[in-house]
Amino acid sequence: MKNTSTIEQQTRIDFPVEKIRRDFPILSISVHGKPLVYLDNAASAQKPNLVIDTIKKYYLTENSNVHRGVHYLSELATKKYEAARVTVQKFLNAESEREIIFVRGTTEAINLVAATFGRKNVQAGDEVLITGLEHHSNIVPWQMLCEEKGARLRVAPINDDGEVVLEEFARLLSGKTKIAAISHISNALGTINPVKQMIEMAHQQGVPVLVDGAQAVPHIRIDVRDLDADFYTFSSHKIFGPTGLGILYGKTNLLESMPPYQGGGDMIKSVTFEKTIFNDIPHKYEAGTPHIAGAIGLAAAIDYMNSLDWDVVQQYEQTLLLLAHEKLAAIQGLRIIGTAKEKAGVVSFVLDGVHPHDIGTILDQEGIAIRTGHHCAQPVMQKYGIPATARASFAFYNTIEEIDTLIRGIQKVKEVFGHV
Ligand code: C6P
Repeated sequence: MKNTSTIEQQTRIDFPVEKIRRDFPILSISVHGKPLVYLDNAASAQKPNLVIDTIKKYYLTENSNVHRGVHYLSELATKKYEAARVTVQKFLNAESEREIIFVRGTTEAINLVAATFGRKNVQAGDEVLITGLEHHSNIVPWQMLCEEKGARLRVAPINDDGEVVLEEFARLLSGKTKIAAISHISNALGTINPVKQMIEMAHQQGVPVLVDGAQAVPHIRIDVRDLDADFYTFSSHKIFGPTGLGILYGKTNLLESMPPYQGGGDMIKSVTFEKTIFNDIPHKYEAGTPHIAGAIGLAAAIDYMNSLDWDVVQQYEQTLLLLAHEKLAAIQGLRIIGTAKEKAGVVSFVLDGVHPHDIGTILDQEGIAIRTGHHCAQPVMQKYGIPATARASFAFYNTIEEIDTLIRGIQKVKEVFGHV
């Protein structure tokens, strides 16, 4: 492993972070009279001008409903909305744009699969397999399904570093398992799961896999065909796009065989009081007027991401993470929660004798935004016997100086609590 000063020097030379920061107007605001240090990217990332301007232009000159009108604006909005689908398809390297469903977010995508694939395929006595790292969004929909069907939710445990115990994951896969639902990257700990390997293990048992990619898509390039994921989900707002929009990727044969999620406009071919013929995928899963501006904004966010060199971005982000780890670990009384070998984006920590909420509140006064709490991953907290952590989460627009500001902020927390 490189030493910190070498890493710092390389990072300063190689990555045009100041130029990138100028693309994100919010990064230059002040909070409580201090320059904003935004380290809550895992909760929601900031938006570049390209996304803001694209959405503004849509509402100024392109707005109408889609798939419904023969007039100029409706055709324009439809063209842009469907072009956004193709942008997402290429971004994920999906085989067809028909495999891309616009939903409200990762949460809705998982609920959709649980309510359609799950209701159809999971019966009494069957099992659904998740891991001990999951966000509530990848626990509760499966728990609800299992309760409804008399099925059993199985959980592959994590070790003390916050890594899924793969032998246990393999052991829990069986003929009873109807689906495995696993996070790509943990939001609470930053662990990167070896999802390709886990998918392979599941497929050997004939088990389809849903991957919750909410925390992965902002940090690594995803190739759903290389992963051979059956379903892959993510949220636009975490990849520098608008809120209220997310993606469900599903393999064509699965999406075609599942029942619809919601009934209404756009998801039908024809309706009589006796019978409704459902539309083809992807429209079968998009009932009602969709979030058109959201889809177009997401495509702009993807265009922005595509304009960056991702090998360099990933290297830079890993450097930030490593530096944050090293500098935080050197603080007396601070314990990092989540020490997996493969991590991205997130450092969770606790400080002796100080509740994480107090850390967050004092840091806020310094203009530093982090998240504190259970991060909607209470079982992860239970595993470590703690109620909450403080979590700093990074994006490619964060800087080494911001990590130093965080470290000074934590020293201040210690002073306030008389620990220095
Ligand atoms: N995690 C965090 O601060 P939605 O809310 O649908 O966009 O995403 C839900 C979700 C699902 N899976 C993972 C791994 C996630 O991290 C999240 C959202 C945020 O960690 C808000 S709780």
